[in-house]
Amino acid sequence: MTDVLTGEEKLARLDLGQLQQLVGLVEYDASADPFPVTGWDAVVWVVGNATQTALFYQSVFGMDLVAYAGPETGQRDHKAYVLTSGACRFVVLGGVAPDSPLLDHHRRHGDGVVDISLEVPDVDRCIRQARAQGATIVAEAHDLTDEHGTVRLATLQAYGDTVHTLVDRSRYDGIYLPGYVERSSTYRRRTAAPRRLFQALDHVVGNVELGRMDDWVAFYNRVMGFTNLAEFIGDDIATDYSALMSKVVANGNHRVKFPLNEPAVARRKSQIDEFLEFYGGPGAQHLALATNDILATVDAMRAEGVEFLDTPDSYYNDPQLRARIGEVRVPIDELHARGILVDRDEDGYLLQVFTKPIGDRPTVFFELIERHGSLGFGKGNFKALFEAIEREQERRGNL
Ligand code: TYF
Ligand code: FE
Repeated sequence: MTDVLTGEEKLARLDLGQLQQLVGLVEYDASADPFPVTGWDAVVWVVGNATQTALFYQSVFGMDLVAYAGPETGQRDHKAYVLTSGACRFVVLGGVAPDSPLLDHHRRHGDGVVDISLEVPDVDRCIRQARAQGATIVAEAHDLTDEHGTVRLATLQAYGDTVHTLVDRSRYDGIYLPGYVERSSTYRRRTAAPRRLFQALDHVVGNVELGRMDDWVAFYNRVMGFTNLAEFIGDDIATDYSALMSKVVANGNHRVKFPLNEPAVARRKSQIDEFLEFYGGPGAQHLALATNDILATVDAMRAEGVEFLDTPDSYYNDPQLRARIGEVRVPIDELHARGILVDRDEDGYLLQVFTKPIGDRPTVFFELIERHGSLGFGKGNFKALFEAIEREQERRGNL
């Protein structure tokens, strides 16, 4: 595995060993892949106020502001702020011109993810494969050039109004894309909080309509050559408590993992139905951020006002759970104090915790994940987690 680091990962000076530990990678032969993907390029958001959201991600999530485009740089339609934390890159867009299409997008969806863009070594090869498989191509392969070189891009339609822009930045050494200027953080931290709260993006979950999960799994299989991972939530779990079905697809090296959820017909209104109603259709439900110190990350984010789902005391006192998880790197009391969940499988264990929805609508939220060998998604926690989500749904009057 030589060329599996994306440009952003190299910039973040993460080595392959660190990345392997953070997100779990596998060996694979890219030469036979009709749609090779190196990793994540960026998560692009549309929000109601990009200027303030950029400040939120700096102050509360400890991200670095690195680039900007807007009216001052000749971009009259919108403002765009580029933020990074380790290898994870967010681009936050907000409409400026009253007739900006981004304002219509925001009217429909509220704050959310518009583009999960992926770094690929060969945009044209991917587009040939996508076309042959009947995918909707939103933007054909094209170059953007400035004094730092050339970026080649193309865009595919995914679930709802979400797209995947494919980016080859191997011939580019600018900060992000042509049209952006370098910009450094405006936020000055007053406390000695840890500087980098997360190092990489682990997975991005999509919520799709009832009966459409398998279609989207097939889309990622056929068009993008992604394979199915073992972990899924089937009928059995769904009807008992989760009210959702879920399957996971991943690219060849498992750097990019997409769980896909659909609502299940259960006793009560599914959390996925709540999302679909308030987002106005399918969209990205949660982003899992990989950290090598989830305790410090939770403490720092809580101190800045982030609200996490709470986990009942009974979870930590459950003898079955205690027996199954065995030894982890900290005493269980430390996890208990922070509501952090733990799950173990044959490969190792993981620690995870979930925020409440971060915007006004009960839609997108974050997960923090610290992996210790486990390549899963916390299957053993689904019951406790979904009960916590349903408690919040009930408080919102949407259950
Ligand atoms: O990504 C996952 O599969 C886990 C579990 O609404 C999960 O984080 C699945 C669905 C959901 C919240 C968490
Ligand atoms: Fe997750």
